[in-house]
Amino acid sequence: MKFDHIPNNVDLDSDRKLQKALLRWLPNYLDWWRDMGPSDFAADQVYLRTAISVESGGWAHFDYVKMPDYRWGIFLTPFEGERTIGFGDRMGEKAWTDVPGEHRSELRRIIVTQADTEPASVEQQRLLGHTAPSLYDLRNLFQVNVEEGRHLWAMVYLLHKHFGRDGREEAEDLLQRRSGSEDSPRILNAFNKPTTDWLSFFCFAMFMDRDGKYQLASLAESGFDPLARSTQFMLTEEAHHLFVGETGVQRIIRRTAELMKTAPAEDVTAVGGIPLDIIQRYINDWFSVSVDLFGGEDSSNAANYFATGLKGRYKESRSRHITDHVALEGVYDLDVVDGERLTTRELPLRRAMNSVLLDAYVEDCERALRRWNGELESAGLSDRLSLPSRRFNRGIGVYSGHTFDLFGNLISNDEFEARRSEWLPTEADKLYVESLMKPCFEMGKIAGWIAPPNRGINQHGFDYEYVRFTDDPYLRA
Ligand code: BYC
Ligand code: FE
Ligand code: FE
Repeated sequence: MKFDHIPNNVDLDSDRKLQKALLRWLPNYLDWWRDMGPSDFAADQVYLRTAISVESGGWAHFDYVKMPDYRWGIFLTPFEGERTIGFGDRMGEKAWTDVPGEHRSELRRIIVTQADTEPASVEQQRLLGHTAPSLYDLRNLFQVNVEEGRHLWAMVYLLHKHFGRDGREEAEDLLQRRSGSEDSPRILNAFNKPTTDWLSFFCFAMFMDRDGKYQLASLAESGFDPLARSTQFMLTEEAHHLFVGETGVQRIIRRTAELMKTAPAEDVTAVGGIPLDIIQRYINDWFSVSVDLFGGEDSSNAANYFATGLKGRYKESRSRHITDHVALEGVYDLDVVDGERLTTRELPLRRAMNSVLLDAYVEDCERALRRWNGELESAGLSDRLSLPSRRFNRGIGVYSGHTFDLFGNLISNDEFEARRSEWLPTEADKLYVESLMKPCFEMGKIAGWIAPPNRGINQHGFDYEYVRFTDDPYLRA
């Protein structure tokens, strides 16, 4: 294999040791992609964007490619001048270009946790191609999949380059764990959740990839310079994943609103649409599992990552609103359960860093909800969708082990169970949504439960041939 086939700006050509490590890993990666990547479609030409350089425009090169031939590249965003650590106890010191020995195990853990989500998401989405509502959506799914594959590469590069033998072992283990597996599941809970229909997929890209955005942005502040620069580059790709999720749900809402006007008694299930109450339950479910991905609201890990300069806040160095980068003085008011009621407790700010990041995330989700509700409003409907309280349905952090309603009021476990089917997707909801999942692969056509997008990809229309299927039956099989 020639190294000019791996687009990179990390001078791969001159690093023999790294080449050797990557060459050992590559065939295992390709085996994993074959077994756990998009099922079928390997022989088809997909209109994909490939990152070929970090220059402006270099990350947006479009062409037809077969997915197994995608050029998974390794890029670090170049920074001007010398970087310093931007926060925590060592603020102002030179940023690390190599792993600092005293923080090695924490850094490895952060990188492995980030890395593990990337192949996990590809595994979760592996069957969705078979039921894509249009060629446009099929292409977007595959774009997300190959880029999550590249994100794994980005993290494996760091493990191989900076962590020696245990880095190589971690890189192998990333290809061994499996989403949803009993014996060796993916690390974070939500990455083991089945994502088998397109409403789930769009919610996934909306809510879980958005956690990715906030985690990557806080790692882009890291004092470990190679991590900061890799995650900064990953964010350029993340924007498209969020777009796919947010507009995907929005297009379903638009279609539902249209159908509500013609359906008898506004019952869109009579005409193959997805009712708003089902959409609301999916939002409740995916939002709450995504909130868990921020970790505990009160976290000594988070305090430690901040103190040591490994993980900052969202826009730590880029926001005018953050002026105190040491954060030893501030406090954070956290609502906690005290017996039968909620009370507010003051947390030292550093211990609340997961909560601070979550605040930014929730605000961003609220913005998307306003857009979605705009669809209902312009259709003249009075119904509205909403985000549940961040306390609702939690499995991690200070609210786990307690039960709350959608507004965040503490309720009994019995009451929660009695109302579960009102708040979270039921078996019947899932079966109904699954029943709508039929592929629509005709150019310019779309399934009946979703509206077409306002525009296509890279200046093309919706009716563009985003995927060219091979007609060779031997290759198809
Ligand atoms: N599931 O101190 P705590 C993405 C564990 S998504 C299972 O409260 P901490 C993407 C935790 O490990 C972004 N376990 O939290 C999206 C700890 O275990 P120990 C991924 C969990 O450590 C879509 C204990 O509970 N990137 O890129 O501050 C498609 C107490 O933890 C969970 C990252 O996550 C959970 N949800 O925060 C593709 C960035 N939460 O120590 C890709 C790197 C916590 O008791 N990761 N635990 O054994 C981190 O910064 C942190 O690990 C977390 C957790 C924010 C995840
Ligand atoms: Fe990713
Ligand atoms: Fe993503």
